[in-house]
Amino acid sequence: MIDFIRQSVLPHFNIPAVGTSVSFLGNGHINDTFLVRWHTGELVLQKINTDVFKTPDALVKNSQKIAVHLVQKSASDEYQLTVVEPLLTHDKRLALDLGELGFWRAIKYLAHSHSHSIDVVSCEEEAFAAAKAFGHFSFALRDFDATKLEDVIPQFHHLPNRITQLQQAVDHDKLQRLEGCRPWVELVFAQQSLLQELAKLLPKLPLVTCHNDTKINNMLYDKRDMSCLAIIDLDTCMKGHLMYDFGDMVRTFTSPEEEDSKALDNVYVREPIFAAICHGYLSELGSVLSEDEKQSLWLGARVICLMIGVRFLTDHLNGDVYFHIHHENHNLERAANQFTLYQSLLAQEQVLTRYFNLVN
Ligand code: ADP
Ligand code: GN1
Ligand code: MG
Repeated sequence: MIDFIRQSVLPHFNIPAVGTSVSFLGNGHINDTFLVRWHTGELVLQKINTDVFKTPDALVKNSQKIAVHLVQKSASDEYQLTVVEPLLTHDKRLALDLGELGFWRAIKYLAHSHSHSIDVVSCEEEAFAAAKAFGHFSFALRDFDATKLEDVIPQFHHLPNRITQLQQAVDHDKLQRLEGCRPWVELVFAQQSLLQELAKLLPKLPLVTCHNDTKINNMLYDKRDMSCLAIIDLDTCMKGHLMYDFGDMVRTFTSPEEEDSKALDNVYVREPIFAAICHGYLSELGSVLSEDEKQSLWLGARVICLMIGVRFLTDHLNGDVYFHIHHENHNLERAANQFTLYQSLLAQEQVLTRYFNLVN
């Protein structure tokens, strides 16, 4: 792969093949991401997963529109984070489409010696800063027309569809894995009241521009003081509901364990971190969210935790065709982890929902 990149991809971005280092970057589950360094520069190169993103041209156009809007906001001092800007090919395209050999795009490498992404939040300050930054991002996009973005993954956060897909995977059970995960499947099919609550609230919520993947490793921090430098991974920016962005922060910030940890006894929602998310997010967005949007945040947290568990479990039953895995049963382990976190959320409902009132 690395030799192929050197010979066949880098020249299209005007990067020399000789004397250039190419290494894997980050911990994403979908795309292949590389850091490319040569004597006069560096960039991030990504091979977009076209099984997941069926219209990669739309994806790079979406990201560019978001970047252009945020750069304008920066110019008028209304956006304080660094913007992930696309880098063009030598013939001024947003990406290099090599057909079977991949769809390649380059973005500015935002990291410096002092910046990095993390997989587990270690303190309230980190959670507050990241939630505030994601809130700032959404605030800056509040006047961006979300209908200008194409739905690169239609119905991405559609819980009923995700549960239907799980049902289909259960029915086929093509690798005879069902026996090993039946209790989790039963847990999912028992969540009817959540689906009803969702169906009731959804029609009241505005469609706005969402990041749709606000997991903690899509934030770049400054190592020196753990302030936030940039929000990355704009691939799933689409119109949607902000409760899911809030929910994905709760999902990925609150547990002391990584998303695929098997130490389920230590997978739970840390109340102080949850509180910091509420404070940080609403410090930016509190004044613009409608009452229904505020009401929806708690629902978004539960839906996202359950739904990502459903997606991991479905992929396990389907034979690991969607998320990158690193060992057998990896998706099952991720699913068990996410369902455990979901159960912790439900168990702490009374305590956690108080924070919405405290910060309003
Ligand atoms: P995926 O869609 O697979 O999650 P990401 O765009 O999130 O891919 O990239 C994966 C990881 O690579 C990130 O978590 C981050 O650590 C690193 N990364 C990606 N883009 C940049 C960038 N522009 N600057 C610095 N690091 C980056
Ligand atoms: C994937 O690309 P990455 O790793 O940031 C997934 C998200 C899931 C997440 C679970 C396009 O995100 O929806 O929440 O894994 N992205 C896509 O960790 O499906
Ligand atoms: Mg990512």
